[in-house]
Amino acid sequence: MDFKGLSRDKILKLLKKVKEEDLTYDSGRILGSMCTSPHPIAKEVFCEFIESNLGDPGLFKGTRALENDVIKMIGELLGDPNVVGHVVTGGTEANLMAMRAARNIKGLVKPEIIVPKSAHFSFKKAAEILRLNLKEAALGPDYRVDIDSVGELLSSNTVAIVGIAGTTELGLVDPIPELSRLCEDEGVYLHVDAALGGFIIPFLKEAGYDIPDFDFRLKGVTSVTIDPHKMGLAPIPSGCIVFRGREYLDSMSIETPYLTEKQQSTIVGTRSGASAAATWAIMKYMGREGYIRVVKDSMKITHFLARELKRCGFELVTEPQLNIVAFNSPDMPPEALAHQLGLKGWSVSISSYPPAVRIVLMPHIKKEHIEAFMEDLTRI
Ligand code: 0PR
Repeated sequence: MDFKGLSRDKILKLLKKVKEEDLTYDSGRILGSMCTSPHPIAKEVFCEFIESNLGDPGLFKGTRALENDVIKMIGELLGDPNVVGHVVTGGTEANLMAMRAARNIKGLVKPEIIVPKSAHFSFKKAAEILRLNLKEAALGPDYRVDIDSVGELLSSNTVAIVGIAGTTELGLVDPIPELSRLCEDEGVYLHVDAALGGFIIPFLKEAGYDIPDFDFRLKGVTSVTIDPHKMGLAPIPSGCIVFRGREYLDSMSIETPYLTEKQQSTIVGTRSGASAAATWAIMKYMGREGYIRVVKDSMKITHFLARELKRCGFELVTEPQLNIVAFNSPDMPPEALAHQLGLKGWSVSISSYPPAVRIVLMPHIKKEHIEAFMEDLTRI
């Protein structure tokens, strides 16, 4: 750091240059991200609450009430208004908290978790941090978790089973009702990672799509991860972890004697009140009607892309269930294709299982972007 500070103008000028190196969502070129441009009202409220710290909630009682209200709204969305939980930094922290609660509640010497092979890598982080033995359940031919494989991995050491409502790579929803039944029968904790799907599935269901329940409407579901900073249009960082009962939060509460609140269950200490406030604002602003419009639009573009790809001779890995399309070219491996697309300014990602070019149709992707993309793709 220099001894002398710079002027505001100088700093803003320097940063403007730096920002030119970043891609923007508005350009329509970011095709492989689960994040998107936050809604303007969410940005405004985020700045308004920028100094609020939910790590010491007695100082920010208003913001704390907003966090509680967000959790209640999320609970209503997921079929149980009485859930407890927190607004955290995202899906990784939410999944880590869920695995921590499952481990603490059970208190086994050699705890194990069973996650689908398609699970997000945050479960590997959680397993390492919490010293859990991670077992990967196989996927069926439809790339959803195979219930029989989960059953075979189940043991007296199992502290949690994980199901995914919107897999990271293919956007598929695991058979959560079956997992729920299994977990109810066996008395095992079921965590549903709906980081992506949580802000999509309830609205698609309300719009008439036929998707099975994935949430607290199912008796076996213990906790759910749902991320406002993905399809919820909230600014980063905003993830939510919700539990069916207070005992799960209590199982990881640590005494914080000198703070305004004497117990803390979150992993993070000082934490953003702005995230909770901005999430509250965007959920109130959109209403279910607003989100229904957003997810219907995203699904329309998703199906448009899927149709165009098939028409041009590309192979889809699977019919899209949520807003992700994964495909392959008959002529070129996905890495080479992604590289060629990159040279033309398109930022796509590649799925690992199976290898394919993966496109996430977030709300910043419009029809004209897909038309331009298809033109470049077919030329390549
Ligand atoms: N669970 C699922 C199902 C996810 O897909 C993700 C992230 C997480 C948990 C973890 O969430 P956080 O990243 O909020 O902790 N899925 C994306 C992924 O890893 C996240 C992402 C977003 C990646 C934007 C790239 C990007 O540009 O692919």
